[in-house]
Amino acid sequence: MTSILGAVLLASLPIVTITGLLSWVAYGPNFGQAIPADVGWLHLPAFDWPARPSWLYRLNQGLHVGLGLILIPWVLAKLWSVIPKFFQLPPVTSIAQALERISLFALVGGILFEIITGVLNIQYDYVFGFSFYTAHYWGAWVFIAGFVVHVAVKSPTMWRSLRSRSMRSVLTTSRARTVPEPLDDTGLVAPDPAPATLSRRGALALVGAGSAFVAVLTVGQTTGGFLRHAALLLPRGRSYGNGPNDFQINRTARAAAIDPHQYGDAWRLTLTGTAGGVTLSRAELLAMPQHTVDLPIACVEGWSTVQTWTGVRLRDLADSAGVRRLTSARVDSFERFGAFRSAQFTADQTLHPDSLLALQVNGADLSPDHGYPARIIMPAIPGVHATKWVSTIDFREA
Ligand SMILES: Nc1nc2c(c(=O)[nH]1)N[C@H]1C(S)=C(S)[C@@H](COP(=O)(O)O)O[C@H]1N2
Ligand SMILES: [Mo]
Repeated sequence: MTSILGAVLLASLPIVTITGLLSWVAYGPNFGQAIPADVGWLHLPAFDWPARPSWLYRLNQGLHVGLGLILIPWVLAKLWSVIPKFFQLPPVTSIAQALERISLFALVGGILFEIITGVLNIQYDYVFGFSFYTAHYWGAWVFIAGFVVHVAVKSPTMWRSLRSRSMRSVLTTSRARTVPEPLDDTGLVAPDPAPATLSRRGALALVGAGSAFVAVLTVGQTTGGFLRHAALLLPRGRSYGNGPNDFQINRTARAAAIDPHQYGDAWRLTLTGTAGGVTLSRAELLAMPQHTVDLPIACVEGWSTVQTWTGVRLRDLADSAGVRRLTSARVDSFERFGAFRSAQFTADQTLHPDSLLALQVNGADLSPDHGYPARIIMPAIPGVHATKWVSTIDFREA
């Protein structure tokens, strides 16, 4: 039983881990905007996050959060199946065994910490007294260390026991015919077991059903439609707009303390480049060539939504600012507080033909909650960088 649960986690947890680390890269460590900013040598090899395909971050984060959530029943079942190991007495008998127990502590402590901080972060608005990102990042490395040691130490046992009987026979044995494991040296078999209350296939079905139930409670935040109402485990973005603006809102204009005076007729977009500055009103932006693209907003918290955006290409704005050999762009919002009021992009991201300063969505003006008068929309980026309520764009040149 432990080996089956272990095999499921061995195949899936690396995906959750790697997508998590990739998400850190997507935030743009080269611009110092990944969190935590300074991780020493504990990071994936540095590379620029690509500007295509457009669904890249949506897939990455959908896997990270979605798979992370549906694996929770498997993790709990795995811990349950090895419970005697946690209460072993005496706790330490040799140096090798002490090392194994330290690695177990990193493994179990690490994964529980990641589950708890991850789940709390998608449920509540930044409940921690510390940075969620920083804690979740370092917790991941504690888990990774424990995981690597555990796999090295335990995989021979896992393969041996998986080969010791056929999965088919496990799945066809009813509760009445379920017999205890023969005593062995793994320390997991009860010496004097009570009669079975559940078959092994029943236990697997229970965990599988728990996992499927979690899936039903989450997928709606990506698929939308009817399942949206069932997405109780991904409640962020529970506010919605009206008509064409009817899609998730994490941070409303009110929550961001946006004052209507800031986006009235007096609003101007300031573009800065090497040659100086340019200011444009919303009417002047609307008079420029408009482009329409279908692009997702994909939040780090796992929810995502594809909408139809219309606005001015960032490359056209760079032209207006007189910038020809763009190296990067920095966008700022007129939002006064908040950790996500600016973002920086590579030349590749900025010059992509689908990268827009969006003025409209689904054929209507952006609502104040969705970033009126203008927001960034770009393929493949994490939602956090789809800056709303834009006030300035600084185009940088070689
Ligand atoms: N100015 C500003 N833009 C912002 C944010 C913000 O807090 N301030 N939140 C970002 C985040 S985290 C996401 S996922 C996307 C979508 O958030 P929304 O649902 O609040 O529009 O907008 C981004 N743009
Ligand atoms: Mo987000």
